[in-house]
Amino acid sequence: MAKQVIKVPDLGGADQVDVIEISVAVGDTVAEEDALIVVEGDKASMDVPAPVAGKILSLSIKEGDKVSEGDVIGEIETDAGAAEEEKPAAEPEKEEPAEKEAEEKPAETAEAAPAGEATEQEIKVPDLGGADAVDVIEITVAAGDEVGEGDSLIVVEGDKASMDVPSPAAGTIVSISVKEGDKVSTGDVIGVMKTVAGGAAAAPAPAPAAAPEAAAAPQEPSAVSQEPSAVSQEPSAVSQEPPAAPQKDYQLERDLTPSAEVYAGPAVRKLARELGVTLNKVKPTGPRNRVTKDDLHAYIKEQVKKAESGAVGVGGGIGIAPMPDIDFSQFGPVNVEPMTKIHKITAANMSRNWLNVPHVTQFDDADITELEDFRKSMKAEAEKRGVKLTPVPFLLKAVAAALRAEPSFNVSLHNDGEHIVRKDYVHVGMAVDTPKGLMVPVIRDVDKKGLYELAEEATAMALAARDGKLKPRDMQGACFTISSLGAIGGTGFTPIVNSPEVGILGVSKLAVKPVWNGKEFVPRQMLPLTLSYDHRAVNGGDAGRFMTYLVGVLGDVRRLLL
Ligand code: CAO
Repeated sequence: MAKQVIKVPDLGGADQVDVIEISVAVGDTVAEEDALIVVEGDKASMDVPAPVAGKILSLSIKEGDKVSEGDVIGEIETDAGAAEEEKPAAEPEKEEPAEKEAEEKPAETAEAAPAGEATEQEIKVPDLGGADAVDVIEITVAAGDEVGEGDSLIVVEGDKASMDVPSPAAGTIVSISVKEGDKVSTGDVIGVMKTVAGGAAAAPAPAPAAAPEAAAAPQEPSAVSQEPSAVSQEPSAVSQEPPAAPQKDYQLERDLTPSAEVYAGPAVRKLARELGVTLNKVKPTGPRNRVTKDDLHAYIKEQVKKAESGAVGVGGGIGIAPMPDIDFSQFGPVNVEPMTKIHKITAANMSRNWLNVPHVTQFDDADITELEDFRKSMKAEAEKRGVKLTPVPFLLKAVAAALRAEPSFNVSLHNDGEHIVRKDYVHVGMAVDTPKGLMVPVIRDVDKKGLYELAEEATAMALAARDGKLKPRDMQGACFTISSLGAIGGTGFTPIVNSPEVGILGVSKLAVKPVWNGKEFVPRQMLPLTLSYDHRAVNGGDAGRFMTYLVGVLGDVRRLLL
């Protein structure tokens, strides 16, 4: 048994590269060449492999650290003799450090030209450290693009690493002669660019990936070996999957995939880090499910659009796996129509409220036999006044009285999470079913209005909602909402709280039910009520009192006078 210090190998001259992943933990047993950490420079990412097989004794770096050649990564216990101690991780077998080679070489392609004069030059694949016939996995520029020196032109990938092939100079791309899927080797022409002589064009072609590639050489002299082997060594894990079939839960699968195992070139990884994007959330469209720069841009565009519209879509919030894309036409004929604006807003609000509000729903029946007798006795008089006296104005009045009697429901949670806003007004929202979607106009100062006035206002608001004539203010400021499906049917439903309100009453269809009066069952007209509330603001006891009060008032409307 011997203890060996593991050090960062030759990084081809690159200095202070980022540690983007620690692939092992203390106590892990590793085989020779297993990835220990993944580092990333400007142009390439690479595994730092175990120099020998053994057990990891300690790790002295963490993700986010910057390391250079010779820095200590940790210690490993091996069977080898003590002679191996201090041996740097994976002694490079390379013949010549790539960067050095590149430095010594003049620009492979720049022709001498008078300063200031535009010249065309071939762009060639730089030294790949001996690797041959590596795959072109992404073309990042097109003819006509202006590029700066060092900008990525194409991304190539070998067994263990992917790397950007950088532009040897600033200029304009005239043509690109390779395509995705081609294989290239050092010196192959990948295109032509126009540069202005006397400037950067005369600079030597950068060494391949300018950084960790030489280090990748340790096990495999190939410079193209700088990539997170988590991906390359086990391509089947993620990358070999064919593009998502219509019903595949693509996002769930990717969410389970660590970002380090997602296929992406160093430039894309760097951009993702700068923008704070988790790579496994981005839908890849590149070859072998590779995330391209365009994918990243498309993802960000989509997120910005979602954020600006306030829409939450059909999933994906707070870490919840979104619904898979389903092609319904595979099951039968379909017609895809755009949603109305109201429908979209309702969908967004419902998702927001459902996900944010811890709901509890309480059930009860109100005996409105007397209320109904009274209402029917007043119907003719109401009609003379031009109003329709349905149960709704009674419900409005009873809810207003309950909000006054049990003010625990007439509150909103302050956004700071530290305060409760208690309201000294009673405005009640009324859900209205319209052809364009659900609308909730608000009737103000319900506690101060009479039944006829409320009936008149409820009818006018429902009409305005159905005619699309409500103004934004007509739908703001409610303390509580009533959602009545009584005229439609059903024995009960659990409405969703319309936050920042903390309660909503669901009203179902009146039914005659046998009720025990102490001596016998008698037929009574029972109105099913459901009360959903935000349990952050309201406790079960408050809700019980509110509901009991409400049922009592509806059971004997004379109590409204008290
Ligand atoms: N049980 C039995 N009958 C009821 C009832 C109940 N709970 N509530 C109302 N009715 C009766 C009314 O008395 C009326 O009968 P008459 O014409 O014989 O008097 C009939 O049903 C139709 O009432 P209405 O719909 O004209 O008026 P309303 O006051 O009951 O309702 C409104 C007004 C705007 C609430 C209603 O039209 C509506 O849009 N409801 C749907 C609300 C909704 O979509 N909620 C779900 C939101 S969550 O998706």
